[in-house]
Amino acid sequence: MKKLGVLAGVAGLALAAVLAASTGGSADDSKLEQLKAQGFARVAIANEPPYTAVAADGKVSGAAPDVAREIFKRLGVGDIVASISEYGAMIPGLQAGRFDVVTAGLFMKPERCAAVAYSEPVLCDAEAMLVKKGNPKGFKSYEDVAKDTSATIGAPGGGTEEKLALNAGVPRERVIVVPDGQSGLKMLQDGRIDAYSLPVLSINDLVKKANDPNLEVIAPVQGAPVYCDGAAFKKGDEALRDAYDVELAKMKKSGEFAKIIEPYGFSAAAAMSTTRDKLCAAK
Ligand code: 6CS
Repeated sequence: MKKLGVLAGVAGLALAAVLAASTGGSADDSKLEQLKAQGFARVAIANEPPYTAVAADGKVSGAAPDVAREIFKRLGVGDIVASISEYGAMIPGLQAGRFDVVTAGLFMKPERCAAVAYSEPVLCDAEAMLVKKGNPKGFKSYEDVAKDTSATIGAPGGGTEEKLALNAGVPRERVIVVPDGQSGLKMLQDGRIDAYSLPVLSINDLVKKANDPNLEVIAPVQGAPVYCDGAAFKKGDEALRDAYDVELAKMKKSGEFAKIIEPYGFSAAAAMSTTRDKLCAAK
């Protein structure tokens, strides 16, 4: 009898799993259960301070991972494990199951909102350009770079600044893909690019550490929007995203959200003044 009981039990579990998968709801909920059992969430980052940073000893920090680590802890997921990725590879990596979430300052834009399930806003920032002291080519906007037929601009591959430069009319061959901040800084210092574009706080962080008097920051880039990121989840993991949002909203309300991001230079008020729906609808 016992044996039969065990078999019936196993069959019952299998049936529940099939039913759960077919109804969708429980399969959704199981993503959080899976992460809790795993003990960590795999996050994609870019290593672009102050958004995301990896120290020499491998310690992950930055405003985006710090918010994510705290929220996942509240959801019962012990920690985060970060992988560095180019911005353009983050969404494909998420969709391929290489990451559980992107927490990297991946700005919300309609085309990205169509591809992932964003949380509510976390980090907002304007765009900047790093140029040689005196701004010799007089850049104020991406259009200015387009108009100067000899000018080149560096930007992250698949990143917002690359898109903004191309959309402003800078030809593909004059938009140089730059893997990371240090490379962009060096290329500008060596005169291999005429401008390097990242969000304002990222450029300011680079300049602060470069200790080079021959640099100038153009901020904000005229005509470029202020963007906000959110944690980006795979389509289908909306239940996990919603659970994330519940904790994010509590932290925004209690002031704990501001306590995490504002020492990095970000404004909690900016993130709280807008919504995912507004940012995903923005033209
Ligand atoms: O979301 C993006 O594409 C941009 N976000 C940051 C934080 N840095 C550069 C990148 O292009």
